[in-house]
Amino acid sequence: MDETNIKQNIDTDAIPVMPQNPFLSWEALDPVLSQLLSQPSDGLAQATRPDFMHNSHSPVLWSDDNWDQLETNRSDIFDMSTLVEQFDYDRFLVDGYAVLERVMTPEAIHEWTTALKYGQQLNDRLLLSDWRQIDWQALGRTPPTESLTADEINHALGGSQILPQSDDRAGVKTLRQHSVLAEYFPAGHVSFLMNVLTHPQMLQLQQMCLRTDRIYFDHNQLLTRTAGYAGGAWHSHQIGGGVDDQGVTSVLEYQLQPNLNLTLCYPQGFEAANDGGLKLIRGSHLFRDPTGCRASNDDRMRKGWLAKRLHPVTEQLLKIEHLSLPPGSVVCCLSHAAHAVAAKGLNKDTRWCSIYCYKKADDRSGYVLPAHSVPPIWAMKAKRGELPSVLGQLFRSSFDQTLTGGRTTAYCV
Ligand SMILES: O=C(O)CCC(=O)C(=O)O
Ligand SMILES: [Fe+2]
Repeated sequence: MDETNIKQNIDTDAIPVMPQNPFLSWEALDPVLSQLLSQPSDGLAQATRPDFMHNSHSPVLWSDDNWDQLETNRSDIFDMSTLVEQFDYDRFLVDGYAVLERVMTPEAIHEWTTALKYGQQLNDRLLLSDWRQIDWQALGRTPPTESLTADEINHALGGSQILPQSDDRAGVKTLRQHSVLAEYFPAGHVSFLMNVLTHPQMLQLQQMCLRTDRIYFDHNQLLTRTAGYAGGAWHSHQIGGGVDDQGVTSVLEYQLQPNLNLTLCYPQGFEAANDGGLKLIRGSHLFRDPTGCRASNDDRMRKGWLAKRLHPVTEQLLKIEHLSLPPGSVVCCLSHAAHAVAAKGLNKDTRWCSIYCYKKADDRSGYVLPAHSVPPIWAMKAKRGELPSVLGQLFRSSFDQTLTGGRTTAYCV
């Protein structure tokens, strides 16, 4: 069935909200959505790449030949001996972080930076285009009747995580879920970023951090911080599966959880002060307190959650660390580890970063929590065996109900 037929068959006044992982809730899915998601994947893939985006080389549109070329043309992204030398698993578990400096190859630094700049350009291009040209029905949404304001668009240009999306009035959430906005799942837009997602060296790093061969993908974003960025508040990330807000735990027990490994990649690095750099608190993950461990700035963090708190293993006072990283650096951060982002001065160059988040099963139950952000088109292709097997495996928690034990959304118990 071609795209025109899809549109004709859908009652556009009655399109319900698409669940986070529609293939995990297939039986409960509204017939309108299940009809939409039963079509050949080409139609949905095209709808996520409107013509005005002029990005016909997007990985979401790749043929088998393109995937083969990715394998044939791969070269190293990391200098593995430098990486292995710096990575200490026991310390990673005690700290909650592994800071890996200068681990990217010179070519990867160059290509990664170019890829992040291109991804940002694509994001900006979408922000500046006329969203009425988007095929909203094919994305499973009634066309929005409201638009972002010029101020909202101008504010968001050049950076990440700025667009207002507390609701879907202007369609931002839909464009995020389907990765029409390149800042969400940029690996689906830029070939080098897809190369990284599936790269054997990246997967080896994940196996080292999560201590298992069974690695699953959770989410991928651009994290671009421009001059004048106000800074990011202290926070940590939920896991789900009943292990959040459960109080302090031991390193041994922590390993059993269905942990996520937030892998923050900074091809150009950053300075410690006023440069949009990462801040962290070693040992904070063991408190497993994503609800309580929050503060709008360092001062509030020191006076609040951090006050007199001791590291459960080393018994040292917990403290805030402002990282300063040379180009080619990567930070791995365990699920509940507290982090924040420094502000960026008005005269500073953009800080470039992409996050790749992978995860493991709960060692006790064997279940993997549902993916946080695999766009429906990628879940669809993975479920149907239309992707290389490595991606099919990585994306399993977006479609395999047996693997998730019937759970349908990230962070559920
Ligand atoms: O921008 C960064 O360095 C970190 C961003 C972050 O904390 C997040 O995306 O969860
Ligand atoms: Fe974060």
